[in-house]
This record gives sequence, structure tokens and C-alpha cells, in this order.
Amino acid sequence: MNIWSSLSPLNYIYNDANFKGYMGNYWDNYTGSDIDRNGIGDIHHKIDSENFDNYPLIKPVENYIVDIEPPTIGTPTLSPAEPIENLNVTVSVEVSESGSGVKNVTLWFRVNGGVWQFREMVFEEGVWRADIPAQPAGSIVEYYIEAYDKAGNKAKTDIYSYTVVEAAPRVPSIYIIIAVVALCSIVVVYVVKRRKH
Ligand SMILES: [Ca+2]
Ligand SMILES: [Ca+2]
Repeated sequence: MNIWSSLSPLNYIYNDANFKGYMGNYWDNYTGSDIDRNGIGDIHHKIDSENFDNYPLIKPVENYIVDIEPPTIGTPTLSPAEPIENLNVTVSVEVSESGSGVKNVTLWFRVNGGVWQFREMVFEEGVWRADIPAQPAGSIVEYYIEAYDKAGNKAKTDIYSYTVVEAAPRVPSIYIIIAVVALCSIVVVYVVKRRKH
């Protein structure tokens, strides 16, 4: 007896919906129906007295997209590269996909070991982006990225982390103005004094 269908369940798209299941062959003399509309005949197809296809395709193969490869997620980058207190951090990442196409990319993060939260990433200028909200200095932020293709294959990165640093202390502008004025006065006095000699 031969095997007439896939050895394991496959992710596939049929009529714009995704399914997971065993897939057989297309037989133009198959007489069964497809009540549950998954593209697979609801009863087996009898090939001869010894051979059956338990998962006959209800339509020719070109009506199915089989995709068993999950998307590939690149290494994410942060902006700013060194996260500072009170500033959102934008996470950007490239995702490549063959087969059914990317369905969604999600950024998961947690702060100081708290509850995992997520943001849906948005595709713009060739990369997927989402923001991690601003955190106080010293916070440890862990994050990872998850991507699904349209056939339901899932990819996930390692967990990355960063520690939020303090913003550099800024000199209030009034002190800069005073310093500049003071410096100019010294120069003026010096020049005037030299001319008197
Ligand atoms: Ca069916
Ligand atoms: Ca794929």
C-alpha cells in the first residue's frame, strides 16, 4: 500500500483562509463533498481496492498555497541606540518571508521583570517598528519579537534587554548667556586697555 497524503499536517491557504491539516492529491473523479470548506474532501478517495487517499484535494493544487516555513526575523535595532530616561525607544526590525506573506509582527516587552506587554509593529520604509514607552533611569527592559505568516507559521527572536540610563545633565541656557556676556566683556576691556597704551 502506498501513502497518498502528506506525512504531517501542513499549514496551507485555501480560499483566502488558513488551515492546518494533512493534504492528499487532486483526483478529477472524486465524488465526495467539502462541507467544512477546508479544501479537503470530507471522505477518502478510493483509488483501487488497496489504495485510498484520505485527504483528497477538492480542487486542483494551484488553489492551495502550502507554506511550512516561518518568517525570518533579523536583529532588532534601537533608537536611540542607548535608551535614555523619559524617552520612548523605537525598535526596528527586518522580517523576510517566503510563501504566504507576513501576517503580523508583534513587539513584546516587560520592565523590571513585570508583566509582558505587547505592541503591534507597523511596516514602514522596509522595516517593522514599534515604540517601547519611556521608563525611568535604571529600569531594565526586556523585549523580543514574534512574527506570523499568513499560513500560521510563527517565528520568535531571543529575548534582548537594555538598561535605561540617566539623561546627561543640561546646563540651563541662562547660565550660558551670562558666561558668553562675561567673556565678551573681558575681551572688550582687554582690547580697550591695550589701545590706551
Ligand atoms: Ca473538508
Ligand atoms: Ca512562510
